[in-house]
Amino acid sequence: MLELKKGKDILEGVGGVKNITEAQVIFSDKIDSENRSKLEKITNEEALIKIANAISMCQPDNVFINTGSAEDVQWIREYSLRQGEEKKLAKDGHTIHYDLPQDQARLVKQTFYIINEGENMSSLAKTLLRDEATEYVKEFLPGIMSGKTLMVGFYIRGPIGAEAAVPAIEISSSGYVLHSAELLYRNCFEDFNAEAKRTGIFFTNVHAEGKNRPEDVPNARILMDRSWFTTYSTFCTYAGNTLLLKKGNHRFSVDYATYYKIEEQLAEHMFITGMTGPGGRKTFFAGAAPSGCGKTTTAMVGSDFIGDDLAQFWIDKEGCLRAINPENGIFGIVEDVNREGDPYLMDCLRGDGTEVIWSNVLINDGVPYWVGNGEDNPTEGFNFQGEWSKDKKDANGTPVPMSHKNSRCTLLASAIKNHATELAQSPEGAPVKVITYSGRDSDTMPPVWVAKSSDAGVAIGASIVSKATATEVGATGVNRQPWANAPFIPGALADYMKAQFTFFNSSKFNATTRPIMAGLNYFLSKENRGGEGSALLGEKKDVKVWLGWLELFANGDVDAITSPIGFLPKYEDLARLFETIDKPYPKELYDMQFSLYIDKIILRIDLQREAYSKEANIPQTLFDVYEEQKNELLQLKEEFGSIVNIEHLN
Ligand code: SPV
Ligand code: MN
Repeated sequence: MLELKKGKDILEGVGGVKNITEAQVIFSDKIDSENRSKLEKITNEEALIKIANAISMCQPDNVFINTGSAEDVQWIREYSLRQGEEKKLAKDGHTIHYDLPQDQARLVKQTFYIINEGENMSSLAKTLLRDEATEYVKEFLPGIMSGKTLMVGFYIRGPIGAEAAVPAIEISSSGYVLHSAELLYRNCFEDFNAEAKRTGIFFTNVHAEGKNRPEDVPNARILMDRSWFTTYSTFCTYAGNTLLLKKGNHRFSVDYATYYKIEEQLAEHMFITGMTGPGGRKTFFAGAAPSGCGKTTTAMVGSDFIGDDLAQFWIDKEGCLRAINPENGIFGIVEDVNREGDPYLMDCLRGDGTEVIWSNVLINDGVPYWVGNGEDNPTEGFNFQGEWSKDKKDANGTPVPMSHKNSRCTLLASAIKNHATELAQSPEGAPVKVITYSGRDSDTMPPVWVAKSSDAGVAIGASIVSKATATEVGATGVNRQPWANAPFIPGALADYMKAQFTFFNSSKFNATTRPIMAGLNYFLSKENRGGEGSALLGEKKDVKVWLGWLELFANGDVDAITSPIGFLPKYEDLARLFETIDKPYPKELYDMQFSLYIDKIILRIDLQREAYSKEANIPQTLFDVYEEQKNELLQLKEEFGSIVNIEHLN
């Protein structure tokens, strides 16, 4: 359940500005005439009142209105350098930003949804009642920007005019955050009023890093007021915690789609990319993967790259699934980015002419280095823990790596050579035919399989699992990762799941436009499939084959083998595709990858069934899919034993 504008708006409660007249008083008091005249272009009163409240609450020394003009963006870059938030690197347009050592990934334990009494939330969501959140804001936000400049930027999460795009305001005292916003989002200063009117909503984000000291990080909070579409972020700088245009507003979009746009829209943690098939045909994919599981790499494998993290969907009048990237840039993990796996990204990172903000990597002589770059690396320099040399150990005696596992690069998506810039900026969105779901699964599911129905497809999304990754502070072990979106689903998982079943079964699709839905798994290891050693069975570049096969299958160019879990590729079709990447593909490898390990799959089904039966109101359809698959698997086991060679299914 979600009720917009329910309860008191905390920003207004603490800022004290209740109407436009009071807002204008704050503006003439606190904003110089140059910036005031820029702000005159914004006529949306609700937005102006929000901005006035942020100023009144945070009490900055100055206010800067960012119109997105070349001069304004340059001002932001220079402010960030002046404040010491970024430093110039040897290469033109490259800078380095360090987050405090305690704040180099999402602070999940300090991230809360602000809710009203009695609201039913995801079992995975941490919540704070409105009154408690108000207490926090009252205690820590007033005066937090004293000595600083409050900057305001106006963005849109998607191309202007796109059905699922929503405008948003980013308010921050951090030059790094605003600089990142300029690379990662589309500035919409000129169109803000019209877009807010068209969509009927906008998101507001308030961030203040405070004094940026380690001792303040325990007080850091990432608070998201679902009812007022307003976020608060304090005492931290990591973009995943502060640039709440990204995951903060994504959470609002998930809420909005789930409760206000049933059967109309979805908001997903997915890449969007196009593959070129026979005769130059383009087929667009959108795919979910938990943070740190190769989503960016997969996206860039396509011939027509659009986005690597988030996707907003709707169904158009012709019944075609459409997707836009709410973002305009990449906030990508750099660990293991190298020439072999990520040639286009490497061109941007090592070549000239691309603006890049680096974070938490090693710098030596003005040049960034990171773990897994496939290059010769220096033995010393400065990194996310300060001065570094090869033998450095932390307080526990553990060697300190050259770069943080979650160190990132921020750049425009259009800088990537295969970026489909025109389509990415089109309000029509990309026509998506294939949906994929993947995790980090070392022993159970094959590299690719296609759901036999939309219901089974939704079940694939519901059943993603993954080893913990470095994108969240303190995460370890193996986790269930529903749709790879669970960390960003505010409301009850059952409600989100219902919205998925409704959307993908929508009668607006027809037989030719209904997307196919597939599972992907790049992480099978040899030892788990009858081989030896913990090495992976596949390589990064195989992704091209799995996506290539899905491209052919989605267009009816290849047949598949029917199995209880879905459709599986035939050996000959894969072998042909491996030839195109100049790689031998022995039949033995295919057998290792695609044999069905029945007991493991059943364990997985049971794990999910059990977990979901603890949630209230989970749609029966999910349990029906599991039940049917399990029964068919047991029948197969009876006939062929617990490891079933794919030949038996032919
Ligand atoms: C992720 O962790 O999924 C990211 C980066 O894409 S963050 O902005 O931290 O969410
Ligand atoms: Mn992400």
